[in-house]
Amino acid sequence: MSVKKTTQFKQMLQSDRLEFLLEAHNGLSAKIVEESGHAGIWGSGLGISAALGVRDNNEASWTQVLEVVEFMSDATTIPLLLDADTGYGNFNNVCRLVKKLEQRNVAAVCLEDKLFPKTNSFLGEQQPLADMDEFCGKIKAAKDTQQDPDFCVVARVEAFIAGWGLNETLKRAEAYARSGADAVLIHSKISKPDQILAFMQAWNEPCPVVIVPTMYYVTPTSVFEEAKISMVIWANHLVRASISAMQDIAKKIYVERSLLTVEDAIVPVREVFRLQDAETLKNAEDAYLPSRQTEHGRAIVLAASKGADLGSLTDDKPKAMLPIQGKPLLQRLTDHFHAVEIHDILVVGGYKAETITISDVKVEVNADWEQTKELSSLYTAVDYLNRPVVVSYGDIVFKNYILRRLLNEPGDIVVSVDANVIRTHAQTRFTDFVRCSRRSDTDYFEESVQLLEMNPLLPSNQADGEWIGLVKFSAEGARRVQTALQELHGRDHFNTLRMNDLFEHLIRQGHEIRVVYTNGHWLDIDDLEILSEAMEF
Ligand code: SPV
Ligand code: MG
Repeated sequence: MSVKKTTQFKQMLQSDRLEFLLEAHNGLSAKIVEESGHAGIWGSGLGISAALGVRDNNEASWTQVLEVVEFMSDATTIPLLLDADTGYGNFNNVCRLVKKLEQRNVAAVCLEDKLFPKTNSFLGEQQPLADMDEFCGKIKAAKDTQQDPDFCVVARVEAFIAGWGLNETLKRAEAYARSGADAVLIHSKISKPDQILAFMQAWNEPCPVVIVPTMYYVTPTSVFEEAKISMVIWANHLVRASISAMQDIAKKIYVERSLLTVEDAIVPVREVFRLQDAETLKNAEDAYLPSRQTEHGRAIVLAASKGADLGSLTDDKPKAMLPIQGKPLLQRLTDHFHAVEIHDILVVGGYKAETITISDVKVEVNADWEQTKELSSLYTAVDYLNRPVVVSYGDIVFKNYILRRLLNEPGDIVVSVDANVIRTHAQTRFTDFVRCSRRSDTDYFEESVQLLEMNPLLPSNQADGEWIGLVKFSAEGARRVQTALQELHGRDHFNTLRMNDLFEHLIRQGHEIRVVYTNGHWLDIDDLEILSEAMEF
C-alpha cells in the first residue's frame, strides 16, 4: 500500500533534508508538478485565484477553492499543502475547512495570521495582522479537528511582511508552535534572505521552518540548507509560466491567423490525452461496456484445413475441432462470440466438415479445400458479407478482451495485430507479418494506426507485428470485401490466394485498414508444440 499523503507530508517536514513544494493551481498543473519529480504541491491562493480570473483577496469563495483543490488532489499521488489564507473566517470556519480538506485527501493546510478578506503579501505595506491569541485559537481548533494524526497545520507568520521586526516574528512563531503548529512559515518580501536568516539564527523551537523565496530568489539554495530550513515553496512559478506561454501563443495565432507556426511550439493533443489518463478509460470501456458493434453482428470462421502438421490427431477431424482442455477450438471461438452477443455464426468447413457439430452454428463447405487457400473459403461465404461481420481463423485461441477491443475500435476494416513479433514460433510457421503506420510502442490510441502491408515474406525484424487471424468489417467494410472478392475471384490464381492477398488488394485500392495492437494473449494452433502450449493457455 502506498504511504498516505498526510504521512508523506509530515515526513517531508520532519526529514533532515531540505524539501521542496511547487505551486499548482488546478488538476492539470498539479499533475505536472508530480510528473516533474517534486514530492509535494503548494496549492497557492495566488495561483488558484489567478487561474479563476479573480484577485487574491478571497474573491473566490472557500468552497470554490475547495472544488479546485479536490481536482488537484484527485489528479495526484503526492501531498498537497493548501494555502488557505486566513482560514476564511474565524476558528469555526477553520474547523469546517480542516474537516473538508481531510475528506478530499489534502495532506496539510497553511493558515496565515492576517485578516479576512486577505490581501496578497506582495501588495501594499503595513497590512494589519491578526490578534496573536485569536490566531493561536485557530491553530488549536485545526489540530483538534483533524482525524488523521499526520494531517499537518502550517502557521504562516506575516510579521515581516507587515513591517514588524524579528522580535514580533519570533514571538508569534513561538506562540503558534506552542499552539500545535506542525511547522511555521516565515514569509519575507525583501530581495535578500536577511530576515529569514536572522530568524533562523534566533529560532530554537523544535518546529520546522518553511519559506517562500519568491522575492529573494537569487539566494543559492545551499544557503537555505545551511540555515536548516525544512521546506522551500516555489510559490507561483507554474501559473506565471502558463501566463507567458499563453500570451505568446495567443498573440501569434492572432497575428498570423493560422496555426502553422504554433503547432510545433506547443504540446501535441495526445499529450493532453496522456495527462488526462484517457488510456485507463479506454481499457475500462473494453472491460465494462457492451461492444459497440454487436447488434446484428455476425461471425465467419474459416475452418477448412486439416492441420497436416498435427499428425494423427487430425485423422478423423479438422484441427478446428481439436479439443483444448476438453473443449473443441471451434466451441471456444463460438463461446467468445456469444460473450460479445454475436450469435449468428457461420463456419466454413472443408476437411471432414461433417464432424463440425457445434450447436447453433451454420456450416458452409469449401468442397475444394484441398486445392485452395483461405480466400476461397471466404468466398464460400461471400453472400454473408452483407452486414457487420468478424472473420476469424478457426485455429486460433485468444483472450476475449482482444475481440472486445477489436469490436470497440471504430473503422470499416480493423485487424488485430500482435506487436510482439519475436514470439518463438514466428520464424518457423506461416506468419502474416505486417507493417503499420506506427509501431505499437509509439501508438497513442487516439490516433489510429493503419495497416500498410501484410506480407508473410517480410523479414520479422522489419515487421511491426503479426496479424492474429481476426478482422472486423463494418457493413460498409463487408461490402468492400464482397466487391474485392468478386474482383479477385476472376483471376487465374485465385486458388492460391490467402487473406493477406485480400488485405493487400484493399490497401492498393486505397481502403483504410485500421490496426488494433495487442501483445500476446493468443495462439495459432499450427503444430503439436503450439497445441501443447495451448493446453496451458
Ligand atoms: C500564494 O502563493 O498564494 C502565497 C505566497 O500565499 S505569496 O504569494 O508569496 O504570498
Ligand atoms: Mg497566498
